[in-house]
Amino acid sequence: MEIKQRLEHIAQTHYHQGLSQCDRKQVYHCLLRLTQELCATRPAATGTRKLYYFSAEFLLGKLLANNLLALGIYQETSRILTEAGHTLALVEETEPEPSLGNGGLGRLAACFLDSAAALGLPVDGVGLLYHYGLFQQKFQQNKQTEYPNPWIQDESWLLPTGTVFSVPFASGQVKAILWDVAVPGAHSNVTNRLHLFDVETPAPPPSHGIHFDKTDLPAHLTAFLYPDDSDEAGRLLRVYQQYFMVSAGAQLVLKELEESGASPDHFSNHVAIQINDTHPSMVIPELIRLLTARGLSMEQAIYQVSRACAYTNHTILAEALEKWPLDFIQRVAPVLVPIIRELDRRVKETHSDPKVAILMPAGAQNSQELVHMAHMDIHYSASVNGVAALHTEILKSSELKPFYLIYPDKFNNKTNGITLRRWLEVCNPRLAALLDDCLGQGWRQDPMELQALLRFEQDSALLDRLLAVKRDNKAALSLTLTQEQGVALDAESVFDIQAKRLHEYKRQQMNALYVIRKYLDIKEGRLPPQPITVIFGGKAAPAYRMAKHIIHLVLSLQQLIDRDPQVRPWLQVVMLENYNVTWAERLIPACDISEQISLASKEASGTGNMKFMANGAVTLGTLDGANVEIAQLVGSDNIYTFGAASSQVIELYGPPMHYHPDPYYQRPNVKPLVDFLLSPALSSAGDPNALRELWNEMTGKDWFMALLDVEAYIAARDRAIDDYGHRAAWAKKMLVNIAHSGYFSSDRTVAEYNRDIWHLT
Ligand code: 26V
Repeated sequence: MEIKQRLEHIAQTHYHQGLSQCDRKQVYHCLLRLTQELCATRPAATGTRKLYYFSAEFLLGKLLANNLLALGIYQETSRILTEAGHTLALVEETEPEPSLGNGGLGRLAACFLDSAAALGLPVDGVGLLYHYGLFQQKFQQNKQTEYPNPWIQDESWLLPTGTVFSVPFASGQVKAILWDVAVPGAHSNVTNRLHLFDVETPAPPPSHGIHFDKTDLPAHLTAFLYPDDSDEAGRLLRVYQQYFMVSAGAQLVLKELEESGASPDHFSNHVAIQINDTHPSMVIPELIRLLTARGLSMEQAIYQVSRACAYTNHTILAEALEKWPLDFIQRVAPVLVPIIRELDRRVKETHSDPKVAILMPAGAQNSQELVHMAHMDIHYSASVNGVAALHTEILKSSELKPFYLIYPDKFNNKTNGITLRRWLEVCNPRLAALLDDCLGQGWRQDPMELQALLRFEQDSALLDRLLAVKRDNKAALSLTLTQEQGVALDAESVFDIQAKRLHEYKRQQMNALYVIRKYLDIKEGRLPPQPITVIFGGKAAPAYRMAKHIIHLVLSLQQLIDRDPQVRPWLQVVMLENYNVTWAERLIPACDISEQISLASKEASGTGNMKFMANGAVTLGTLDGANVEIAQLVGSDNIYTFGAASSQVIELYGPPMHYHPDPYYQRPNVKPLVDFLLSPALSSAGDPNALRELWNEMTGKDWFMALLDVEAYIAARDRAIDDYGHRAAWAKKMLVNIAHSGYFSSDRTVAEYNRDIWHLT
């Protein structure tokens, strides 16, 4: 049946009326059903091995548009809806966004699933079904407050499977209910799956924000992603979640293996497992446990699991490298303790260096025996990878150097990527159409073809069209922001955007210091070459005090400037509420200057940087993570880099620590900016105590060295804003960035994982 007939049929069956009589929500549900039906008719990808991508996060974003595109019916559906008096974009607005991720790590997992399906590779995701997601961010009195995000509706992308496993916690068996989300591949005819586990009777949403009794398990096990871990109950809950995910996931892997007729003896010939950061690390001892229960010796089980597993490291931040007290694992999953001890014993038998041990004895540093999750992954995996060239080099030469000396062949780099289907084709139809006009449609399947755009570098008509697309996208963002948050933007101003998790290492506070610089300049009569709009988006972890203070600083600046008729025509600050994938899809196409200003060495890769680039923004960044590779590709005329090099930063950290902010704070161009936090003007909008605490941190510690780089940052940003005024030259920079973005397609990244690590087909 044709798409149109099928949609009319679904509308008649469920709503007893034609598509044109349905309201938007009903149209959405018709499309949801049709998409599910079409996905179900496609086979799963097959190969010699199957890869299971284990991840605590899958930051999927809305699925309708992406799935229609993958099924090849986006244009047709859009036309059918128009004929029925509807608009696909408005119908899409009724779709709730799944809340199963936090930031880059989770979005990367979602891009990888999309790419693996597009490449026809047998790759399924394994994760948890969080009912209230990360959290919903609201601003009250210029501060972040958190609420549950109950995103799951009766009719959704979640497919019941009828599959149930039993997870052996210390406290008793808990059932894990399996739900699937279909992942249709573009340019392939397959549908892969994301497997999400849930408890049998999930708790209703808490009545007071995101606070609930963390000891009341199992009902709360799948309530939130990253429940507050500032107390012991919160940390234990995370271990419960992790073991629930990996135990159910490992049982699913073995069930599918056995159903395929293969023997567990040859586990690694058929199965590959990617461990996305350390949250799923317990899958290693759990699989060893399950294989020995099926008759393999400990020796064989360790061999099979180590050949199947591969570990990706996503950060060098010490506080994010998980080390759980062995006692926690004893209290949650005692069945794993003897296996972890055995794994550690074998390591210690061959390696005397205590730095590579899995179990760290209680001692001066820690009061309890700790399990170093990453160490277990590295010893018992076939591959260890970083996520950008610089990051992998830092892992090899400093963070994980003792391991690199033992296992040089395990280490490899896989520079991250993004799916350009979501991050260009779907989110920026104006640019996609322009690219089709210039290049034909081949770039949609092979993004390296975007390089052909370089032939148009001198084509002033094309450059004008590029500028017009950007301007239209800026106007569209302004309209949406007005409708949804009551904030209008000046589409003629330069849009300078920093959208990412709030963290001191990402240095949103340094961006705020630039805003203060401009505010003071304008007050003193020094006007910028054109009006500037500075947009922030990002959530702070609920227990992360300084990150919340930085949000407060930005919101206070926003209010101060909004109320100042002298400044406001030249400078606008917007801290967007509840930044998520949907907002990212609106912000990124509208961006002129992409802020990627982490302290060099700290941002493993970044993936927002790639999305902004592909949409014609010019990067203002440090030589950190994948910014380094962006700079190499586009050349120094088409990116603004500044700041200390990663090697200098690593030197400064010592030990001993060589950095103190004071000499930088004392500089005449820096002190007034930082001291503005204590000014009566800002205090009139903000909470003086919070601002004082942030000032203390910035002047007394500044762990991520914002004051070291701030002067170079201001100079580079001023230069970028000056250059923005030279429209033709700026349009060329945009063009060069788009032309080189094909390298950052996650299709390329996933193909490299398959070639070097997974060997699926
Ligand atoms: C997690 C946590 C949790 C506890 C508090 C502090 C903290 C700090 C950082 C993290 C990040 C964990 C891993 C992560 O999300 N890494 C991101 O992975 C992206 C995909 O590879 C990469 O592009 C980002 O640079 C990297 O930060």
